[in-house]
Formats: sequence, structure tokens, C-alpha cells
Amino acid sequence: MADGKARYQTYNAPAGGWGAAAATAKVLLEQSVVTKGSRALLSMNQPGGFKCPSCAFPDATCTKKLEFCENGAKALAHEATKFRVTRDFFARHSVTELMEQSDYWLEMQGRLTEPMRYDAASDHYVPVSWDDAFALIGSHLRALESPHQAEFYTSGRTPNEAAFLYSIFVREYGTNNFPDCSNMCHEPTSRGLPPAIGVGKGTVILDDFDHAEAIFVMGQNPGTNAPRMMTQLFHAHKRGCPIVAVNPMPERALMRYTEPQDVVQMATFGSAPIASEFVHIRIGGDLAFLKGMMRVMFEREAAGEAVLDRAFIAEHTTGFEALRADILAQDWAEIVAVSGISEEQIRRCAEIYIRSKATIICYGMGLTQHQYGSQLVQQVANILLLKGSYGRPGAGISPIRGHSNVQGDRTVGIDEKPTEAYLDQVQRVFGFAPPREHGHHTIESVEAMLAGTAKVFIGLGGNFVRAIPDTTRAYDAMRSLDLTVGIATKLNRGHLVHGKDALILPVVARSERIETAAGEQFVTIEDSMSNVTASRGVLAPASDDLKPEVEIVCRIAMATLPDSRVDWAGFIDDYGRIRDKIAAVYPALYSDFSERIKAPLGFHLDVAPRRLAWLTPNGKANFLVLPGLHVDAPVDDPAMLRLSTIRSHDQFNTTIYSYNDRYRGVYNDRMVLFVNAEDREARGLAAGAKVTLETIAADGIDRRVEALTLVDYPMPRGSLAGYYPELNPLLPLDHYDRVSGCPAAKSIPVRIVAGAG
Ligand SMILES: Nc1nc2c(c(=O)[nH]1)N[C@H]1C(S)=C(S)[C@@H](COP(=O)(O)OP(=O)(O)OC[C@H]3O[C@@H](n4cnc5c(=O)[nH]c(N)nc54)[C@H](O)[C@@H]3O)O[C@H]1N2
Ligand SMILES: Nc1nc2c(c(=O)[nH]1)N[C@H]1C(S)=C(S)[C@@H](COP(=O)(O)OP(=O)(O)OC[C@H]3O[C@@H](n4cnc5c(=O)[nH]c(N)nc54)[C@H](O)[C@@H]3O)O[C@H]1N2
Ligand SMILES: [Mo]
Repeated sequence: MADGKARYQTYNAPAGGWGAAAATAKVLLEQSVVTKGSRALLSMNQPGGFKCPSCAFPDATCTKKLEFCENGAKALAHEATKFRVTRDFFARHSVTELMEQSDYWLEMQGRLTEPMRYDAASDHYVPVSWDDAFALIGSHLRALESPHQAEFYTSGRTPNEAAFLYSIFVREYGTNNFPDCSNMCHEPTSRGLPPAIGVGKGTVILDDFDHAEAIFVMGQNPGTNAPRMMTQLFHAHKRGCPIVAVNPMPERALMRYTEPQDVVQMATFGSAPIASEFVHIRIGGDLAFLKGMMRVMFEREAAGEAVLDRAFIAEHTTGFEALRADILAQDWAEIVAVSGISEEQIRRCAEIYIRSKATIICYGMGLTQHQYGSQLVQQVANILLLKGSYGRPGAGISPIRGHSNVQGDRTVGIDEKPTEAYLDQVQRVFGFAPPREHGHHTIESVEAMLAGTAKVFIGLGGNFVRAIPDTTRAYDAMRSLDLTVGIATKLNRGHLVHGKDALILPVVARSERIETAAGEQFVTIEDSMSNVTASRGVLAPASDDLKPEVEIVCRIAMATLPDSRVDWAGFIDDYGRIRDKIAAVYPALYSDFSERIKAPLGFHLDVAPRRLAWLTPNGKANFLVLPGLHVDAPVDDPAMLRLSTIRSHDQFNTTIYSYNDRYRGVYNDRMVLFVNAEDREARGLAAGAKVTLETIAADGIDRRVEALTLVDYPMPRGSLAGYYPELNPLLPLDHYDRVSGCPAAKSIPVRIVAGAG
């Protein structure tokens, strides 16, 4: 629990500004890295420096100003912390004791310092040499009856070079089992967009934000999760570009914001409203809202107004008539009921879109984490196609990715459903025959563990067991394994919920220097807008006994595949050789990689829709239909509320920086439920009451979380919000999008069980 007394109060100040500056100073102080951290911050996102380890938003090019935000500073401070988890720490605490501690406490112990192996006799982690650790992994993997009994997880902080080698190693070993964090995140983008526009990525670049005539921000909280995006929104607002925020929560930064880079505004304590239109959508109401907007467009077109880009539609698309028929079949009363938005406001938003000659639609987890998330993303692509919003400055679709290199990891081969063309290419470049059968995504990997068919789990970064749904079953799944390996910077729950054998392998972090026998190396990452840039750490590694992720992957490969066709040892020292192989496997995207990466600001990967080229089977952009108005299967239970599990301002995914959520006015507590006061009163409950939440599911499993405090909040009726990962025990494993495998973490059907907390 948090130390201080829980407090809930409305936050009336603007987001950003001095509050953010103060929070930056505080976290540097807490981690005792004021000088070191401040020096490192000067190199963050600068040419020649390292890329921010927090989110995937690109940096502005050609600036000399500081390119970091409050939450980037938190990520760095926690990485550069002076605190250490040593062998003495593990000698003092058994694993059972550590399990009693909170995620926050585990994080605050500091950086891991040397490889450790679980010792069942004493229930402690004990030191192990790197050689023995690699040998143990090799012996487990070689002993499996089938390579498909191993699961190879990746989290999106891993750089391109390590992820690429990992994808090659795992395929040479013989499986495509690549559960990864993206499976829980923007997978609906990666799977939903290719049939629509031919690529599973966004089509805009940073510069487009300066040319947009309207920007929609749907299901995303940029003030917390992509704070550098606020600069773009702030400037767009200043030049009069309408911004439409679609969210069940009036997120503070979308309402009022002070730009920390704006000297005058800072000095005068000024601030600006950001959203010109706040669409207070019900959870899961976005499909109805988008269909409503499209309906307005079709109605006005039918009345003789030229609101659609007919020439673009004729030349570049298929499926227009089917989409129109579907949209005109939707009834206004139902659109309003499902979205919770008045027809008048939907018409106003449609008017903004119709008038704009260049529109960007940004979206985040509020759209992807639903049962029909992939098809919902396709509707975003549809509405943009109706006005030909691709291949023009200031227009396009902009999924805002999460982890700093999650997009890059996917590009360089972390994919449980690889294409035949890619596999042929791997075979040609490396000379072994990769497996052709598709592997497990995250949910399938957990199902395999629960079924007893999976035996080994290797996590290249991340905190799998806390990030996935159904916490209780997730723990059972992990504990059933023969070996679990956590390749990590920090101690987390995933190291404590482990298999019979278990290893913790500590790595050199993003902000730290990588020195090899060949000299200093750099890595590369791809941001949310397909820019590939170099990242060079500037700090000394947290301990002498850390290894870079690249070396760890190579050494695991060498220990597992003694007869490998790949020169693993040759990659350990010289990362240029890895980039040459990336270029060989992906000639269209990565030709001349080693040369192009020398440009101080990196380079942009080709995104075909920007050139009006459609890499779909029929060579066209396709309007795709999702019948009806629901993005989650309706639940017939009058007591049902939809729960969205979200991030606070003081966490990075499963890493909890503090118990505060400043912009939502919550202090010293994370066990809260944001509730509409009328929903609360209808259940006869007082504000501040403690309640138990129970999942409504047909599988007979009892899922509940107790002692949650009700906090009155401007939520739409029927919509609840609370924090991830504390509420993951409520998210059933099979409550996910069948197209992408993404858990529907934003719409769990629940009921409040009064007073049982
Ligand atoms: N500081 C910080 N930065 C981060 C992260 C972090 O944890 N901390 N995580 C990183 C990662 S991996 C990711 S994926 C991104 C996540 O960044 P976001 O996508 O912003 O993530 P969330 O906080 O999960 O929720 C997004 C928003 O969706 C809204 N929402 C919920 N349900 C619905 C709905 O049905 N419809 C609509 N329209 N909105 C809805 C919520 O109110 C919330 O404002 O951020 C990345 N950056
Ligand atoms: N209910 C619910 N569940 C969710 C979500 C949600 O919104 N709601 N969001 C989902 C999303 S979008 C995501 S992306 C996943 C996130 O899932 P993960 O990516 O698995 O989780 P993180 O919390 O980001 O992982 C943190 C750990 O990564 C390790 N780490 C940090 N930096 C490095 C590094 O440089 N290298 C290596 N090797 N390790 C490092 C540290 O040890 C740290 O403890 O969670 C998903 N789960
Ligand atoms: Mo994410």
C-alpha cells in the first residue's frame, strides 16, 4: 500500500506546465540521480544520444530544444536509479517473502546486477555464472519433444538488433511461437489495417500535424502516455485547427494544457484548451459514433452536396457500395443510444471532418482493446478513405504505439504469423528452413501453458504475468512450466511467479553504453511514425556484470543450437553485421541500412499508402464492413457495467512509479473505481464506499477484486474505469478480439457487489 492517506479531489490546473516540471525534478531526486539524470536527459532524443525508453512518439526533427517530457524523465530516472538489487538482497529475501511485496516496492529496489538462478531447496534466487545460465537454457530447449513447447515473448523496449536476432534464433530452433506485448496492444492495427490499406502501420509523419485542418484523438490519453504529442496538439490548436477528443474520461491534458516548451506561457502561468469538441463516448461506443459520422456524410451526399472524394474512391478503392448500404441501415436512435452521443454532436463532428481538407485520426488502446478491435480500426480507415485522406500532407491514420520499439520489433520479425515471402527470405539469407506453421500469440501461449503443452517461457523484456489477462490463471500457467527466463533491467512479478527452474538475466539499459570487443555499439529503434533512428546510451552500465540483449540472444542461440547455420558469435561484437542481415532480409525497407542510419536524424521507412500504393491482394484500398453498432458482444444483465482498465499518470505499464494519478485527482491509492454518481446512487452506494467487483462471464470461473474505493467521476452512464494491472484478475483470458488476439481490456462486463470489500 501507499504510505500517505488516500485522497480524491478534482484537479483544476492545466496539464503540463509547472506541475510537470516539478514532477520531473521530484523523480530525479527520489531516485538520487539529480546530476547524472539531468545530464542524461540532455542526450535523450538528441542526435548522437539515446532514444527515450518510454513511449513510441517520434521527436521533432531539427530542434535544439530539450526533447523529453515528465514521463520520459520518470522512465529515465527509474532506469538510472542509484538503487541496486544485489546477491545480498536475494539472500535476505526468499521468493515467498518477495511475493508479499507490492509491484511498486519491487520496482523501487532498483536495477538488477548479476544473473540469478532459482534454488528450490532454499526458495531463494542465488548467483549463477552467465555460462551456466546459457547452458541451462540450452539443455532445457534441446530436451523438449517439440520446439513448439517453448514460448518466446518479446516486450517492445527491445531494440531492432536484438529482436531481429531473436526472431532468427527462434525460427532456426523451429517454432513461430512469438507471444509479444503488441498482441495486447496495437495488434488490431497490425492485423486490421493490412486488408484495408495494405500496411499495419500509421500513414502520417510528424510534419503532417502542422498541415492538418482537423485532428481526432480517439481512445487515447496523450497527456500521460505520449506527452510529446501534446506539443503537436498545442501548436495545432494555436493555429486554429479543430481537435476532437473522443473519450469516456475528460482527460485533463485534452481539456487544458500548458506547453512546458512555451516560455511565455510558462512565465505567465497561461494555458490553452486543447479539444474544441469533447465527445463523451460510452465505453465501446466508438463504432456507433463513427457510423453516425459516416451516415451524415452519406445523407449529405445524397442531398447533392459533394462531401466525398468520388475520384479517389473510384480510382483507389473497392467495397464502397457495401459500406454505404451498411451505414444507411443504421438507425439514428440506436446510434445515439449505443454511443451515448447526441445526434446534434455527431453532426457537429461530421461537419468538422467534412470541412477539413486534411484530417488526421489518432487512436490508442480505447479503440484497440475491444472484442472487435480490429474491425473498429478498419472503420477508422473507412471514414478516412471516404475523403481520400491518404497520400496528402496533413492527412492519414495515426495509431499511437506504446512501447518505444514495439513497432520496430514487429517490422524485424517478431510475428507469430509470418508471411511465406518473409520465411523464404529468411531461408535464402540464413540457409536453414524456418517452420511454416503459425505459432502462438499471447493468449494462445497462456492456453498452451494451462493445457500443459508449453514447458519453457523466455521473456525478452517485459512483465508477462502481470500484463496478461486472468491473473490467477496466469500465475497457475507460469508455475506449471519447467523453465522461465526473465531478461530484464528491473525485478518484477514475472521473476517471482516462475517455473521449476528459473533465471533472471540482467541487461544493459537503453540509456547505458554498450561496449564490445569491437568498440562502442549503438542500436536502432522504429518509432510510431516509421522513423528509424540510432540510439547510443551515455551512462555507465548499472553493474559490471550486465550483458547487452544482443549478446544474451546470441549466447542462448549458441547454447541451444551447436550446429547452427548462423554465425552467432560474429554478431556479438559488431552490430553493423546484424544491420547488414536486416537489410538482406528486408531489401525493400532496409536497403543500405548501415549507410542510411548514419544520418543524424535517421530515416523514414517506406509506408506505401503515402504514395497511394496499396499492398493488398487486389491492389486497392478496401472498405470493410462490420455489421451492427457493437465492438463487444452485448451482455444481457441489467446490473452490468463496462469496465475499462487504464494507466495512471504515474506508471509505465506494470511499472508503478507512485500511487498518485495527478490529473485525475487521485493520491495515495490505486485501488479505485471511477464511477458515474448516478450509477453509484442507483445501487444505493455512498461515494468513497469500498466495493467488490465481479466479472460477468459464462465460463463458471469466479473472478473478483475486493476493496475498491468508489470515486465519483464524470464517466458516462454504464461505464467504469480502474487501473491496470491491479484489475487484470477480472479480465477473462478468452475475452479477446478473434482477428488479432488482443484482450478486450477496455470493456470487461462486471457488476458491483456492494459492501463486500
Ligand atoms: N507514461 C506512460 N507512457 C506510456 C505507457 C505507460 O504506461 N505510461 N504505456 C505505453 C504503452 S505500451 C501504450 S500501448 C500506450 C497506451 O496509451 P493509451 O492508449 O493512452 O492508454 P490507456 O491509458 O490504456 O487508455 C487510453 C484511453 O482510452 C480511453 N478509453 C477507454 N475505453 C474507451 C472506449 O471504449 N472508447 C474510447 N474512445 N476511449 C476509451 C481511456 O479513458 C483512456 O483515456 O502508452 C505508452 N506510453
Ligand atoms: N488490463 C490491461 N492489461 C494490459 C493493458 C491494459 O491497458 N489493460 N495494456 C497492454 C499493453 S498495451 C502492453 S504493451 C502490455 C505491456 O506488457 P510488458 O511489455 O510485458 O510490460 P512492461 O510493464 O512494459 O514491462 C516492464 C519490465 O520490462 C523490463 N525492462 C525495462 N526496460 C528493459 C530493457 O531495456 N530491456 C529488457 N530486456 N527489459 C526491460 C523491466 O524489468 C520491467 O520490469 O500490457 C498489456 N496489458
Ligand atoms: Mo502497449
